[in-house]
Amino acid sequence: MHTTVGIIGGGPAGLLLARLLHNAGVGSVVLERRDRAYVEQRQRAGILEQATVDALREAGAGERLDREGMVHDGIELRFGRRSHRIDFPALTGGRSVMVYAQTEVVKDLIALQLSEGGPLLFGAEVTGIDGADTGSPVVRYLHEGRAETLTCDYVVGCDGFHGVARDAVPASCRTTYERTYPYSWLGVLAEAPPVYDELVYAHSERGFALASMRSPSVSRLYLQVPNGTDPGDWSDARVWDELDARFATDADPGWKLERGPITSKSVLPMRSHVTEPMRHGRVFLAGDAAHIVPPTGAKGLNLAAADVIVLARALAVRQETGSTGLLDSYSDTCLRRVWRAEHFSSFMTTTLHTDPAQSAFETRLQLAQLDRVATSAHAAAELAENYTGLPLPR
Ligand code: RFL
Ligand code: PHB
Repeated sequence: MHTTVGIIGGGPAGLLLARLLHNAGVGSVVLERRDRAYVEQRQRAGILEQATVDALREAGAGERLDREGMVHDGIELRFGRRSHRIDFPALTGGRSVMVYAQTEVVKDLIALQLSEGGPLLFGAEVTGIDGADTGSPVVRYLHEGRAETLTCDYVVGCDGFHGVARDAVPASCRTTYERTYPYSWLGVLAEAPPVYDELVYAHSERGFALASMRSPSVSRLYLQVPNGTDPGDWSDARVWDELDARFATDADPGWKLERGPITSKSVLPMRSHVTEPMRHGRVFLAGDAAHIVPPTGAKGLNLAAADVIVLARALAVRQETGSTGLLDSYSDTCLRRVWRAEHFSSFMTTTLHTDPAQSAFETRLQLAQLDRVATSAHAAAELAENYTGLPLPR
Protein backbone atom coordinates (compact mmCIF):
# COMPACT_ATOMS: atom_id res chain seq x y z
CA MET A 1 0.00 0.00 0.00
CA HIS A 2 1.15 3.59 -0.66
CA THR A 3 -0.15 6.86 0.77
CA THR A 4 0.92 10.49 1.06
CA VAL A 5 0.80 10.59 4.87
CA GLY A 6 1.00 7.43 6.98
CA ILE A 7 -0.48 8.13 10.42
CA ILE A 8 0.43 5.83 13.29
CA GLY A 9 -2.21 5.87 16.05
CA GLY A 10 -5.93 6.54 16.03
CA GLY A 11 -6.15 8.63 19.19
CA PRO A 12 -7.25 12.27 19.05
CA ALA A 13 -4.00 13.43 17.37
CA GLY A 14 -4.06 10.85 14.57
CA LEU A 15 -7.80 11.10 13.95
CA LEU A 16 -7.89 14.91 13.87
CA LEU A 17 -4.84 15.01 11.59
CA ALA A 18 -6.52 12.58 9.18
CA ARG A 19 -9.65 14.78 9.06
CA LEU A 20 -7.74 18.03 8.53
CA LEU A 21 -5.67 16.42 5.75
CA HIS A 22 -8.79 14.96 4.12
CA ASN A 23 -10.37 18.42 4.04
CA ALA A 24 -7.19 19.83 2.48
CA GLY A 25 -7.17 17.13 -0.21
CA VAL A 26 -4.12 15.31 1.19
CA GLY A 27 -4.37 11.51 1.29
CA SER A 28 -3.64 9.52 4.45
CA VAL A 29 -3.96 6.09 6.06
CA VAL A 30 -4.42 5.67 9.83
CA LEU A 31 -3.07 2.54 11.51
CA GLU A 32 -4.45 1.89 15.02
CA ARG A 33 -3.27 -0.98 17.18
CA ARG A 34 -6.43 -1.41 19.27
CA ASP A 35 -10.00 -2.20 18.23
CA ARG A 36 -12.62 0.50 17.75
CA ALA A 37 -14.54 -0.21 20.98
CA TYR A 38 -11.37 0.05 23.07
CA VAL A 39 -10.33 3.38 21.55
CA GLU A 40 -13.84 4.80 21.98
CA GLN A 41 -14.12 3.83 25.66
CA ARG A 42 -10.70 4.91 26.94
CA GLN A 43 -11.38 7.43 29.73
CA ARG A 44 -9.13 10.45 29.51
CA ALA A 45 -9.38 14.19 29.07
CA GLY A 46 -12.40 16.38 29.55
CA ILE A 47 -11.45 19.97 28.78
CA LEU A 48 -11.18 21.50 25.30
CA GLU A 49 -9.61 24.89 24.69
CA GLN A 50 -11.29 27.27 22.25
CA ALA A 51 -8.66 26.56 19.56
CA THR A 52 -9.32 22.82 19.88
CA VAL A 53 -13.09 23.37 19.60
CA ASP A 54 -12.54 25.56 16.51
CA ALA A 55 -10.34 22.90 14.89
CA LEU A 56 -12.93 20.18 15.56
CA ARG A 57 -15.64 22.34 14.00
CA GLU A 58 -13.41 23.03 11.01
CA ALA A 59 -12.77 19.30 10.70
CA GLY A 60 -16.53 18.77 10.47
CA ALA A 61 -16.75 17.23 13.95
CA GLY A 62 -18.55 20.13 15.65
CA GLU A 63 -22.18 19.14 15.49
CA ARG A 64 -22.60 16.96 18.60
CA LEU A 65 -19.92 18.96 20.39
CA ASP A 66 -21.98 22.12 19.95
CA ARG A 67 -25.12 20.32 21.15
CA GLU A 68 -23.71 18.43 24.14
CA GLY A 69 -20.51 20.27 25.11
CA MET A 70 -20.75 22.45 28.22
CA VAL A 71 -19.12 25.88 28.05
CA HIS A 72 -17.26 26.67 31.29
CA ASP A 73 -16.45 30.26 32.18
CA GLY A 74 -14.29 29.48 35.18
CA ILE A 75 -12.88 27.05 37.72
CA GLU A 76 -12.92 27.06 41.48
CA LEU A 77 -9.77 26.73 43.58
CA ARG A 78 -10.03 25.43 47.15
CA PHE A 79 -7.16 25.78 49.59
CA GLY A 80 -6.75 26.44 53.30
CA ARG A 81 -10.49 25.60 53.67
CA ARG A 82 -11.35 28.66 51.51
CA SER A 83 -12.62 28.79 47.98
CA HIS A 84 -11.91 31.20 45.15
CA ARG A 85 -13.38 31.37 41.64
CA ILE A 86 -11.24 32.15 38.56
CA ASP A 87 -13.44 34.01 36.07
CA PHE A 88 -12.00 33.18 32.64
CA PRO A 89 -13.81 35.66 30.34
CA ALA A 90 -13.26 38.57 32.73
CA LEU A 91 -9.54 37.80 33.05
CA THR A 92 -8.76 36.89 29.42
CA GLY A 93 -10.88 39.24 27.33
CA GLY A 94 -13.69 36.75 26.76
CA ARG A 95 -12.13 33.29 26.55
CA SER A 96 -13.63 30.12 28.04
CA VAL A 97 -13.21 26.32 27.73
CA MET A 98 -15.59 23.50 26.85
CA VAL A 99 -16.24 20.32 28.80
CA TYR A 100 -16.66 17.55 26.21
CA ALA A 101 -14.99 14.22 26.89
CA GLN A 102 -12.12 12.86 24.82
CA THR A 103 -14.15 9.64 24.39
CA GLU A 104 -16.81 11.69 22.57
CA VAL A 105 -14.27 13.58 20.42
CA VAL A 106 -12.78 10.25 19.38
CA LYS A 107 -16.22 8.72 18.60
CA ASP A 108 -17.15 11.72 16.43
CA LEU A 109 -13.85 11.68 14.52
CA ILE A 110 -13.95 7.90 13.94
CA ALA A 111 -17.52 8.04 12.61
CA LEU A 112 -16.56 10.82 10.18
CA GLN A 113 -13.40 9.11 9.03
CA LEU A 114 -15.17 5.80 8.38
CA SER A 115 -18.02 7.44 6.48
CA GLU A 116 -16.08 9.80 4.24
CA GLY A 117 -12.33 9.70 4.93
CA GLY A 118 -9.31 7.65 3.92
CA PRO A 119 -8.57 4.20 5.32
CA LEU A 120 -8.60 3.81 9.12
CA LEU A 121 -7.44 0.31 10.11
CA PHE A 122 -8.11 -1.02 13.61
CA GLY A 123 -6.06 -3.92 14.95
CA ALA A 124 -3.09 -2.67 12.88
CA GLU A 125 -0.02 -2.69 15.10
CA VAL A 126 2.99 -0.79 13.79
CA THR A 127 6.26 -2.57 14.59
CA GLY A 128 8.74 -0.12 13.03
CA ILE A 129 9.56 2.55 10.46
CA ASP A 130 12.32 2.13 7.87
CA GLY A 131 14.02 4.84 5.84
CA ALA A 132 12.99 7.86 7.95
CA ASP A 133 15.56 9.99 6.19
CA THR A 134 14.85 8.74 2.69
CA GLY A 135 12.24 10.17 0.28
CA SER A 136 9.77 7.32 0.93
CA PRO A 137 9.72 5.94 4.46
CA VAL A 138 8.06 2.56 5.00
CA VAL A 139 5.85 1.66 7.96
CA ARG A 140 5.85 -2.01 8.98
CA TYR A 141 2.73 -3.33 10.69
CA LEU A 142 0.81 -6.46 11.62
CA HIS A 143 -2.82 -6.71 10.56
CA GLU A 144 -5.10 -9.76 10.84
CA GLY A 145 -2.09 -11.96 11.51
CA ARG A 146 -0.15 -10.77 8.45
CA ALA A 147 2.99 -8.63 8.20
CA GLU A 148 2.23 -5.64 5.93
CA THR A 149 4.01 -2.47 4.77
CA LEU A 150 2.79 1.03 4.01
CA THR A 151 5.04 3.21 1.84
CA CYS A 152 4.56 6.93 2.48
CA ASP A 153 5.77 10.37 1.45
CA TYR A 154 5.59 11.34 5.12
CA VAL A 155 4.97 9.42 8.35
CA VAL A 156 3.40 10.99 11.45
CA GLY A 157 3.79 9.22 14.80
CA CYS A 158 0.58 9.92 16.74
CA ASP A 159 1.02 6.72 18.73
CA GLY A 160 1.10 8.15 22.23
CA PHE A 161 3.66 7.82 24.98
CA HIS A 162 4.11 4.03 24.61
CA GLY A 163 4.29 4.06 20.80
CA VAL A 164 7.11 3.07 18.46
CA ALA A 165 7.48 6.20 16.27
CA ARG A 166 9.76 8.02 18.72
CA ASP A 167 12.37 5.33 18.05
CA ALA A 168 12.55 6.45 14.40
CA VAL A 169 14.53 9.44 15.70
CA PRO A 170 17.99 7.94 16.31
CA ALA A 171 19.09 8.22 19.95
CA SER A 172 22.08 10.32 18.88
CA CYS A 173 19.73 12.95 17.35
CA ARG A 174 17.20 13.27 20.16
CA THR A 175 17.11 14.75 23.62
CA THR A 176 14.61 13.72 26.27
CA TYR A 177 13.55 15.90 29.19
CA GLU A 178 11.59 14.17 31.92
CA ARG A 179 10.16 14.43 35.43
CA THR A 180 8.19 11.79 37.31
CA TYR A 181 6.07 13.07 40.19
CA PRO A 182 6.00 11.33 43.59
CA TYR A 183 2.22 10.80 43.47
CA SER A 184 -0.51 9.48 41.15
CA TRP A 185 -4.22 10.12 40.55
CA LEU A 186 -7.02 7.74 41.41
CA GLY A 187 -9.65 8.60 38.77
CA VAL A 188 -13.27 7.51 39.20
CA LEU A 189 -16.37 7.78 37.06
CA ALA A 190 -19.61 7.99 39.04
CA GLU A 191 -23.27 7.94 38.13
CA ALA A 192 -23.87 10.99 40.27
CA PRO A 193 -24.77 14.51 39.15
CA PRO A 194 -21.88 16.96 39.56
CA VAL A 195 -22.77 19.26 42.45
CA TYR A 196 -20.77 22.11 41.05
CA ASP A 197 -21.40 23.89 37.77
CA GLU A 198 -17.65 24.23 37.30
CA LEU A 199 -14.51 22.17 37.94
CA VAL A 200 -13.09 22.38 41.46
CA TYR A 201 -9.34 21.97 42.05
CA ALA A 202 -8.53 21.44 45.75
CA HIS A 203 -5.28 21.76 47.69
CA SER A 204 -5.72 20.20 51.12
CA GLU A 205 -3.68 18.79 53.99
CA ARG A 206 -4.85 15.36 52.85
CA GLY A 207 -3.65 15.91 49.25
CA PHE A 208 -5.07 17.13 45.93
CA ALA A 209 -8.61 16.47 44.66
CA LEU A 210 -10.43 17.45 41.46
CA ALA A 211 -14.15 17.41 40.71
CA SER A 212 -14.94 17.29 36.99
CA MET A 213 -17.88 15.99 34.99
CA ARG A 214 -18.87 14.11 31.86
CA SER A 215 -22.56 15.08 31.64
CA PRO A 216 -25.33 16.48 33.86
CA SER A 217 -25.65 12.99 35.41
CA VAL A 218 -22.07 11.68 35.41
CA SER A 219 -19.20 12.96 37.56
CA ARG A 220 -15.49 12.44 36.95
CA LEU A 221 -13.46 12.75 40.15
CA TYR A 222 -9.78 12.49 40.99
CA LEU A 223 -7.79 12.01 44.22
CA GLN A 224 -4.04 12.30 44.72
CA VAL A 225 -2.79 8.87 45.92
CA PRO A 226 0.69 7.41 46.53
CA ASN A 227 2.53 5.92 43.54
CA GLY A 228 1.85 2.19 43.31
CA THR A 229 -1.67 2.46 44.78
CA ASP A 230 -3.99 -0.47 44.02
CA PRO A 231 -7.45 0.88 43.08
CA GLY A 232 -8.85 -2.24 44.77
CA ASP A 233 -7.81 -0.74 48.13
CA TRP A 234 -10.30 2.08 47.58
CA SER A 235 -13.88 1.09 48.35
CA ASP A 236 -16.58 3.41 47.01
CA ALA A 237 -17.28 4.71 50.52
CA ARG A 238 -13.60 5.46 51.09
CA VAL A 239 -13.43 7.40 47.80
CA TRP A 240 -16.48 9.53 48.68
CA ASP A 241 -15.36 10.16 52.28
CA GLU A 242 -11.92 11.23 51.10
CA LEU A 243 -13.33 13.53 48.42
CA ASP A 244 -15.64 15.19 50.98
CA ALA A 245 -12.72 15.67 53.36
CA ARG A 246 -10.48 17.25 50.71
CA PHE A 247 -13.14 19.61 49.34
CA ALA A 248 -14.27 20.77 52.82
CA THR A 249 -14.45 24.56 53.31
CA ASP A 250 -15.27 26.69 56.33
CA ALA A 251 -17.76 28.65 54.20
CA ASP A 252 -20.11 25.62 54.10
CA PRO A 253 -19.07 23.16 56.85
CA GLY A 254 -21.88 20.59 56.46
CA TRP A 255 -21.51 20.29 52.71
CA LYS A 256 -21.15 16.86 50.95
CA LEU A 257 -20.82 15.60 47.34
CA GLU A 258 -23.84 13.85 45.87
CA ARG A 259 -23.00 10.12 45.86
CA GLY A 260 -23.86 7.45 43.29
CA PRO A 261 -22.53 4.15 41.90
CA ILE A 262 -18.85 4.30 40.90
CA THR A 263 -18.53 2.60 37.50
CA SER A 264 -14.76 2.71 37.04
CA LYS A 265 -11.61 3.29 39.09
CA SER A 266 -8.06 3.56 37.79
CA VAL A 267 -4.69 4.88 38.92
CA LEU A 268 -2.72 7.20 36.63
CA PRO A 269 0.94 8.08 36.99
CA MET A 270 1.94 11.75 36.73
CA ARG A 271 4.76 12.57 34.35
CA SER A 272 6.28 15.41 32.35
CA HIS A 273 8.22 14.44 29.23
CA VAL A 274 9.46 16.18 26.07
CA THR A 275 11.38 14.63 23.17
CA GLU A 276 13.23 17.07 20.92
CA PRO A 277 13.19 17.52 17.99
CA MET A 278 9.68 16.44 16.96
CA ARG A 279 10.93 15.40 13.53
CA HIS A 280 13.57 13.23 11.91
CA GLY A 281 13.76 13.27 8.11
CA ARG A 282 10.26 12.50 6.86
CA VAL A 283 8.97 11.23 10.22
CA PHE A 284 7.12 13.69 12.45
CA LEU A 285 5.93 13.20 16.04
CA ALA A 286 2.69 14.71 17.34
CA GLY A 287 0.79 14.64 20.64
CA ASP A 288 1.73 12.30 23.48
CA ALA A 289 4.27 10.56 21.22
CA ALA A 290 6.45 13.68 21.61
CA HIS A 291 5.36 15.14 24.95
CA ILE A 292 3.45 14.32 28.12
CA VAL A 293 2.13 16.69 30.74
CA PRO A 294 0.61 15.80 34.11
CA PRO A 295 -3.18 16.22 33.71
CA THR A 296 -3.57 18.98 36.33
CA GLY A 297 -3.47 21.74 33.71
CA ALA A 298 -5.83 19.93 31.27
CA LYS A 299 -3.35 20.48 28.45
CA GLY A 300 -2.48 17.05 26.93
CA LEU A 301 -5.30 16.71 24.43
CA ASN A 302 -5.11 20.39 23.52
CA LEU A 303 -1.37 20.18 22.82
CA ALA A 304 -1.98 17.12 20.65
CA ALA A 305 -4.60 19.07 18.69
CA ALA A 306 -2.29 22.10 18.32
CA ASP A 307 0.51 19.93 16.91
CA VAL A 308 -1.66 18.39 14.22
CA ILE A 309 -3.25 21.71 13.27
CA VAL A 310 0.25 23.09 12.59
CA LEU A 311 1.30 19.90 10.80
CA ALA A 312 -1.81 19.59 8.63
CA ARG A 313 -1.30 23.13 7.38
CA ALA A 314 2.38 22.44 6.65
CA LEU A 315 1.57 19.24 4.73
CA ALA A 316 -1.19 20.99 2.76
CA VAL A 317 1.18 23.82 1.77
CA ARG A 318 3.78 21.23 0.77
CA GLN A 319 1.25 19.52 -1.52
CA GLU A 320 -0.08 22.79 -2.99
CA THR A 321 3.16 24.67 -3.56
CA GLY A 322 6.01 22.21 -3.06
CA SER A 323 7.38 24.42 -0.28
CA THR A 324 8.72 22.58 2.77
CA GLY A 325 9.25 25.75 4.85
CA LEU A 326 6.41 25.06 7.30
CA LEU A 327 7.42 21.40 7.63
CA ASP A 328 10.97 22.51 8.38
CA SER A 329 9.80 24.84 11.15
CA TYR A 330 7.19 22.39 12.56
CA SER A 331 9.26 21.16 15.49
CA ASP A 332 10.38 24.63 16.62
CA THR A 333 6.88 26.08 16.20
CA CYS A 334 5.30 23.34 18.32
CA LEU A 335 8.00 23.15 20.96
CA ARG A 336 7.51 26.77 22.01
CA ARG A 337 3.89 26.05 22.84
CA VAL A 338 4.77 22.65 24.31
CA TRP A 339 7.23 24.16 26.78
CA ARG A 340 4.73 26.83 27.84
CA ALA A 341 2.22 24.06 28.59
CA GLU A 342 4.89 21.97 30.31
CA HIS A 343 5.61 24.90 32.59
CA PHE A 344 1.95 25.58 33.35
CA SER A 345 1.13 21.90 33.95
CA SER A 346 4.09 21.52 36.26
CA PHE A 347 3.16 24.75 38.07
CA MET A 348 -0.45 23.59 38.62
CA THR A 349 0.73 20.15 39.72
CA THR A 350 3.39 21.21 42.18
CA THR A 351 1.25 24.06 43.57
CA LEU A 352 -1.80 21.89 44.25
CA HIS A 353 -0.35 18.48 45.28
CA THR A 354 1.39 17.53 48.49
CA ASP A 355 4.75 15.87 47.89
CA PRO A 356 5.10 13.19 50.58
CA ALA A 357 8.60 14.56 51.30
CA GLN A 358 7.49 18.20 51.45
CA SER A 359 8.24 20.32 54.51
CA ALA A 360 5.79 22.58 56.35
CA PHE A 361 7.73 25.50 54.85
CA GLU A 362 6.99 24.29 51.31
CA THR A 363 3.30 23.88 52.14
CA ARG A 364 3.27 27.52 53.30
CA LEU A 365 4.83 28.57 49.99
CA GLN A 366 2.07 26.73 48.08
CA LEU A 367 -0.60 28.46 50.14
CA ALA A 368 1.09 31.83 49.61
CA GLN A 369 1.06 31.24 45.86
CA LEU A 370 -2.62 30.23 45.88
CA ASP A 371 -3.44 33.28 48.01
CA ARG A 372 -1.65 35.42 45.43
CA VAL A 373 -3.85 33.97 42.66
CA ALA A 374 -6.92 34.72 44.81
CA THR A 375 -5.96 38.33 45.51
CA SER A 376 -4.12 39.61 42.44
CA ALA A 377 -5.84 40.05 39.08
CA HIS A 378 -2.43 39.71 37.43
CA ALA A 379 -1.72 36.34 39.04
CA ALA A 380 -5.27 35.14 38.31
CA ALA A 381 -5.01 36.31 34.68
CA GLU A 382 -1.75 34.39 34.25
CA LEU A 383 -3.54 31.21 35.35
CA ALA A 384 -6.67 31.92 33.28
CA GLU A 385 -4.71 32.70 30.10
CA ASN A 386 -2.76 29.47 30.33
CA TYR A 387 -5.78 27.35 31.26
CA THR A 388 -7.98 28.64 28.44
CA GLY A 389 -5.04 28.26 26.03
CA LEU A 390 -2.70 30.56 24.21
CA PRO A 391 -3.48 31.42 20.58
CA LEU A 392 -2.23 29.02 17.92
CA PRO A 393 0.64 30.15 15.74
CA ARG A 394 -0.79 31.54 12.48
P1 RFL B 1 -3.24 8.76 22.57
O1 RFL B 1 -4.60 9.19 22.94
O2 RFL B 1 -2.45 8.00 23.57
O3 RFL B 1 -3.40 7.91 21.25
C1 RFL B 1 -2.33 7.14 20.72
C2 RFL B 1 -2.92 6.01 19.89
O4 RFL B 1 -1.88 5.28 19.27
C3 RFL B 1 -2.18 3.91 19.38
N1 RFL B 1 -0.89 3.16 19.28
C4 RFL B 1 -0.53 2.47 18.18
N2 RFL B 1 -1.14 2.27 17.02
C5 RFL B 1 -0.50 1.49 16.09
N3 RFL B 1 0.72 0.92 16.32
C6 RFL B 1 1.36 1.11 17.49
N4 RFL B 1 2.56 0.55 17.71
C7 RFL B 1 0.74 1.92 18.48
N5 RFL B 1 1.09 2.31 19.74
C8 RFL B 1 0.09 3.06 20.19
C9 RFL B 1 -2.84 3.77 20.73
O5 RFL B 1 -3.63 2.60 20.83
C10 RFL B 1 -3.70 5.04 20.75
O6 RFL B 1 -4.98 4.84 20.20
O7 RFL B 1 -2.34 9.98 22.11
P2 RFL B 1 -2.74 11.37 21.35
O8 RFL B 1 -3.60 11.10 20.17
O9 RFL B 1 -1.47 12.10 21.21
O10 RFL B 1 -3.69 12.14 22.38
C11 RFL B 1 -3.17 12.61 23.60
C12 RFL B 1 -4.24 12.61 24.67
O11 RFL B 1 -4.88 11.33 24.70
C13 RFL B 1 -3.69 12.95 26.05
O12 RFL B 1 -2.73 13.97 25.96
C14 RFL B 1 -4.80 13.45 27.00
O13 RFL B 1 -5.72 12.43 27.27
C15 RFL B 1 -4.19 13.96 28.30
N6 RFL B 1 -5.21 14.33 29.30
C16 RFL B 1 -5.88 15.53 29.24
N7 RFL B 1 -5.63 16.39 28.23
C17 RFL B 1 -6.34 17.54 28.13
O14 RFL B 1 -6.08 18.32 27.20
N8 RFL B 1 -7.32 17.89 29.00
C18 RFL B 1 -7.64 17.08 30.04
O15 RFL B 1 -8.58 17.41 30.78
C19 RFL B 1 -6.89 15.86 30.21
N9 RFL B 1 -7.18 15.01 31.20
C20 RFL B 1 -5.53 13.45 30.32
C21 RFL B 1 -6.54 13.83 31.25
C22 RFL B 1 -4.91 12.21 30.42
C23 RFL B 1 -5.25 11.37 31.42
N10 RFL B 1 -4.58 10.15 31.49
C24 RFL B 1 -5.21 8.91 31.32
C25 RFL B 1 -3.13 10.14 31.44
C26 RFL B 1 -6.90 12.99 32.25
C27 RFL B 1 -6.27 11.77 32.36
C28 RFL B 1 -6.71 10.89 33.48
C1 PHB C 1 -11.27 15.50 33.26
O1 PHB C 1 -12.45 15.91 33.18
O2 PHB C 1 -10.97 14.32 33.06
C2 PHB C 1 -10.19 16.44 33.64
C3 PHB C 1 -10.47 17.78 33.75
C4 PHB C 1 -9.46 18.67 34.12
C5 PHB C 1 -8.19 18.20 34.35
C6 PHB C 1 -7.90 16.84 34.22
C7 PHB C 1 -8.91 15.95 33.86
O3 PHB C 1 -7.22 19.07 34.73
